[in-house]
Amino acid sequence: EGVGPQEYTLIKMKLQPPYPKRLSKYAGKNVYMVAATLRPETMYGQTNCWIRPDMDYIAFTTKDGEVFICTKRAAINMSYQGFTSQDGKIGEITQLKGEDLLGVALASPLTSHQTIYALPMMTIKPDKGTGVVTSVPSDSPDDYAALVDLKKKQALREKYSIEDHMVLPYEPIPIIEIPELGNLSAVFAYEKFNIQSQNDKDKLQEAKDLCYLKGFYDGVLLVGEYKGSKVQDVKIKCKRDMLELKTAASYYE
Ligand code: A2H
Repeated sequence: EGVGPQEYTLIKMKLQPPYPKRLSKYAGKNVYMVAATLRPETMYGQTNCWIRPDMDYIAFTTKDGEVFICTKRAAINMSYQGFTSQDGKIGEITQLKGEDLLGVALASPLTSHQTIYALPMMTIKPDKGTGVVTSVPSDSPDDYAALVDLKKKQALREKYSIEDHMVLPYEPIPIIEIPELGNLSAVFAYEKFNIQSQNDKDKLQEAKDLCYLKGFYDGVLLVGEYKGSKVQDVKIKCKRDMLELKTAASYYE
């Protein structure tokens, strides 16, 4: 893509016990699904985490004794960025399938929900970010489309043993006001382009193009410490605050 490395904010989504079977050996440790985002200022609007059921993930231990879940590719990148005790080494790992992680309860920074769940998204790319995506359906058309798919399709929920209470109570949260697009820009764009599912690639691209530029230049936060400020003025502060609390980290690729 671009010339230099892309800088992401790594959001630490903390697993709530009991851990799934494949992770029982980590009982008593802090375990996180780590999501790479370009939009730290939207974390107030998280409603769930996305995991791709058929993709491979790993768990590995950081130099601080925390356990991170992401793709092996991302873990190797992290090992060259000071996350592990030995440069370029990720040490002992646990192999996981996305399916092993679905329905897991998480606590994530800034969102008003005390608990959110790991849910299936089929369009996650294996070669970008961590393979874990945090979901902000108010401001991301991809996230809104995948959430609507799960809400509409009982068969899809059943296929992955997702219980209704993990999905149905969660609605997009108004967190950013954008002139002409309103306070749920992703919902506005989803309807404007008549999107039918998370697989509507071309329409979703149009929806994203509409939301992102306007969101960055004209968006105003409606919630949190920087309520009333423009997104472009506080994006970095939102990230810095989470870094200080160690609920997030910087990740490059
Ligand atoms: B963003 P870029 Cl509110 N596969 O975070 C598919 N999508 C992925 C991914 C993967 N492996 N890894 C990260 N992403 C998503 C928030 C957000 C994001 C909002 C609005 C737009 C947006 C909440 N989801 O992204 O190709 C993540 O979703 C717009 C592109 O590296 C991440 O930021 O530019 C973004 O895509 C990184 O995409």
